[in-house]
Amino acid sequence: MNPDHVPWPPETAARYRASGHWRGQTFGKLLTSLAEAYAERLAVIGETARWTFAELDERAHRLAAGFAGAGIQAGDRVVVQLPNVPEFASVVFGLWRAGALPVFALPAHRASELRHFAEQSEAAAILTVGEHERFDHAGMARSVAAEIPSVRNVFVVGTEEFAVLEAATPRALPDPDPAGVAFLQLSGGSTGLPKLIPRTHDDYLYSVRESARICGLRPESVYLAALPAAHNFPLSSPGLLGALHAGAGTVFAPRPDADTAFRLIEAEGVTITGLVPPLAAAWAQAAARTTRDLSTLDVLLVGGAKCARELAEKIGPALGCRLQQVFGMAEGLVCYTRLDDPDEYVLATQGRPISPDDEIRVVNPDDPLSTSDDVVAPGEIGALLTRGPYTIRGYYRAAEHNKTAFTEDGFYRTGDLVRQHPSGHLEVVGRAKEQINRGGEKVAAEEVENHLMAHPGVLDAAVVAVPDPYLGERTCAYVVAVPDPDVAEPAPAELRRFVRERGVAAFKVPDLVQVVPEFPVTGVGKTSKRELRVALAALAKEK
Ligand code: J2J
Repeated sequence: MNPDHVPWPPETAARYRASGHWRGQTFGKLLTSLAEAYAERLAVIGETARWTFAELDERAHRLAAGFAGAGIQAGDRVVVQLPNVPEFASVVFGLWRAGALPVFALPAHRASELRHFAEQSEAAAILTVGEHERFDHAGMARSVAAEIPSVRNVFVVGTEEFAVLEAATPRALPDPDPAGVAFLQLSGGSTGLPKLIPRTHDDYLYSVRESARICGLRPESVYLAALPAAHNFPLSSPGLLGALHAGAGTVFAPRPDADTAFRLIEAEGVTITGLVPPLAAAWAQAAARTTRDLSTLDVLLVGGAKCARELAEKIGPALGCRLQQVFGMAEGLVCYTRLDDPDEYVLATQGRPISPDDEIRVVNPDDPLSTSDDVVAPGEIGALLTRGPYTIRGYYRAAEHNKTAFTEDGFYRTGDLVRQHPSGHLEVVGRAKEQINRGGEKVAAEEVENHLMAHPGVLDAAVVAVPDPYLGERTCAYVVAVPDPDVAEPAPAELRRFVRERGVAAFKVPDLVQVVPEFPVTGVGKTSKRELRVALAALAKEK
């Protein structure tokens, strides 16, 4: 067993196997069986390519051999940063068949994040595209590779060198251990830098299989990957992998805007897709004046951030489809409203867990270290703890952080405030973690504060959420300048530029910056950052 992975206790793992949740199948073997069952059906559809299951299977075999020939070994980590292109599927299955572990970066990530992922995972390679949305991804990957000693290769989709890998002669490669780590997902994070999330073949395939069933996917379904495909939501809820599992095709949308998506829905007969609330709102508005035929669209999943009731009520009528709310996390637990749930649940809750073996505890929200015994009265608001057959027991190489991110008995502290209804449905009512949810994009307060504090004119910084009518929340950075008359007080625009130029995803650059003479004193003795953020968030809301 990989020492970087905190395994489930053996008796728990045995129980998950006995219940048929974990089936000892790998992603590579899954694709082989899908290619047998659905050979000539379309699996992936992009702007420039359409591949059947048989073609995807062959491409993945060739790429696996190509990666192995290029020195990628079983167990190697490979940072994958790809936009929504069909190669996302062939590359990821190719790496799986080579026994390698994709580390899923998002297209929005920039050098500081890529460096962190490569360093933390000791990646052997970075795989990316050339230019995308007027940004030189290949150049960034090469400069990161030059700094991180473990990175031996940069693979760039679309180049001649990559075409050589794609044309390699398939060969038999050993199938990895299904109980071993298949890939590393990224946490939304609440501390300094995003943590890596180790997911196994066994656990992830269980969530994929059940997600496909709960979302009603059939071979005739067509899934639209509108959000960036590497994110856990479009990857597995039910996403690309759920669609493949059901024998259904996935259309890769290059962008998630309504114009692009509506064109693809009409052209490809899309039946199901998933969106974050601000995009769902934009689509609902755009639907009123579109000339596109959206009649094939049957289900719209909305999640990643709270879908307000007002928006939930608009979606069905505006888009002529059913709303399915989803509350998930890359660490594991995923909740869905069911397609046959009464309207009230669909409109007012974020769904119930996938599995009867997902354990839910709603505990005292006032103590960040509440244990699984500190449960609140039924129906009361509390902090959500969870444990189950597809929720991790620890982040990758993060022993110290794991001590507080998980309870002693292995529950993950989600940092979400919820209320559980008698039916088991959860309503997400807030958050206890130091994170800003910017329309589904997660920003760790401390990560941005650390970037700001690297500025020579900044003494201290605290980043909090401010309400926003479109995104739900935006980031506001409160900054105290160094009290030195010789150092000019930094202007907000200068600080935003400074953070951007340190190489971070654009969604992490503070939306607002307020330079203040000092921070409010928040209690007796030493002010904790946590208390300070609470005080500033309250101040920001009043404005
Ligand atoms: C409120 N908050 C939500 C919701 C996620 C499916 C869907 C989303 C994610 C995801 C995912 C929410 N209402 N409906 O992985 O498979 C917030 C919570 C949660 C955090 C996880 C999936 N849906 N959230 O968003 O790892 O705070 O996963 O803990 O990016 O998003 O973020 P992430």
